[in-house]
Amino acid sequence: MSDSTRNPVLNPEPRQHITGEPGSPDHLVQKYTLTEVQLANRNSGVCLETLRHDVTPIGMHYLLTHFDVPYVEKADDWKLTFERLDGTTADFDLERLKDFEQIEQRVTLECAGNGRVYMEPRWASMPWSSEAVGTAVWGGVRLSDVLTSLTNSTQDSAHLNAGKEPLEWVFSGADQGVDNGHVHHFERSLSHTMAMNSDVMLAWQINGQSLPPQHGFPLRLIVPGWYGMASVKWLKHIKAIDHPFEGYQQTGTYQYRQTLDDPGKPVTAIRVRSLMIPPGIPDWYTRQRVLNGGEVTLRGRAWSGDGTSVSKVEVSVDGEWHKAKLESSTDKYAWQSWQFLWQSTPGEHVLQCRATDANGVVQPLDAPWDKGGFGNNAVHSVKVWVEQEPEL
Ligand SMILES: Nc1nc2c(c(=O)[nH]1)N[C@H]1C(S)=C(S)[C@@H](COP(=O)(O)O)O[C@H]1N2
Ligand SMILES: [Mo]
Repeated sequence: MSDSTRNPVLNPEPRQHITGEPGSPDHLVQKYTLTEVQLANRNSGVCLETLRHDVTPIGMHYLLTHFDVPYVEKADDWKLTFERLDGTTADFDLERLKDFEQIEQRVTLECAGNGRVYMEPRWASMPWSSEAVGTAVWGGVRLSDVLTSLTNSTQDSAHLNAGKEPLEWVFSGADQGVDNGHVHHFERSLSHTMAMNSDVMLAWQINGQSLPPQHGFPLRLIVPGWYGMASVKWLKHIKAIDHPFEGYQQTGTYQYRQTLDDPGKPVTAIRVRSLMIPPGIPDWYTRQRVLNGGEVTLRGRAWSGDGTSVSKVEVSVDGEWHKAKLESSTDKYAWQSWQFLWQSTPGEHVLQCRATDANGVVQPLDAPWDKGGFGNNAVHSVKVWVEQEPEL
């Protein structure tokens, strides 16, 4: 513990223009590029204090959009096309989709790049710290119901796939762009087995409302338990294929790679993780925290992937781990809340949280290395200064 009389948050050095000079408070070990700042302004993260909500309010949920948000005037005009193995198609508008049983699921979505800035060297991409996560109630229908109806339908000329089972389904968004020289629509595939998982949804609602443009209006895929890239927004086309999909967003990226020439392993299920709502009040610029001494309730959320629940959350105060109180999950794919009563003492402290899932997988203390900065589920650390005399 450091000397509590010299709290650097309440007694800061005067702020200067950023010089980046070695030794100055603004010196960056790894400088941010203008391209990263542009990406960070388009793709917002959740404010950690809103982790108090079981359901993240619309507008606070994190966002990741690779290209441009497509302009869609009316949901009525939207057409989702299914393409059979033989190339013939069946079109659905939203009205037709609404004939299937409608369901709602509370799902925690997280971007695979969450935590990228903590990996060194940093991969040039969206510079997420810890905030690329949110929980929403998604409303729509089961993809499997629609696929099954098409396979059995007489109206759509016998079998969707002429009696053959596809190997994969490719989901295409209306948005188009370029990455690494590849011009493409945002497209991802799922195996036929995964596509037939009854939890995978075609969703047109978030938290009881139509999707806003940035979340995929008017229709998107939701793949609960997987990192966000699988949940294709602005969903236009679903195509059966009999070979592995090799689109850029499938094989060019979203692969765990140790080195650039590593063939890679596909990024799929979310890794176990927890976050803490930073206690006390922040310094606006540095986000460093100050709080009054005494009893402090620390709170946060914990989640894992593939519908696996979290079985334990621990909180560390200056390196010593204690068991937190964990609420069981009411929804298979939604985060769980936890809390811990901390008897704080004056001075500087480092608080951390760590989750273990029902498979016994524990969050690592350090970022697991990945070339593209994917899947960093290392423990969350929050530095705080506790005041001797209550002054806040
Ligand atoms: N069509 C399309 N779908 C997309 C993306 C995209 O850029 N285009 N981004 C993906 C990624 S990487 C993530 S993390 C989630 C983010 O969903 P959200 O912006 O609704 O939170 O959408 C996924 N679906
Ligand atoms: Mo993502």
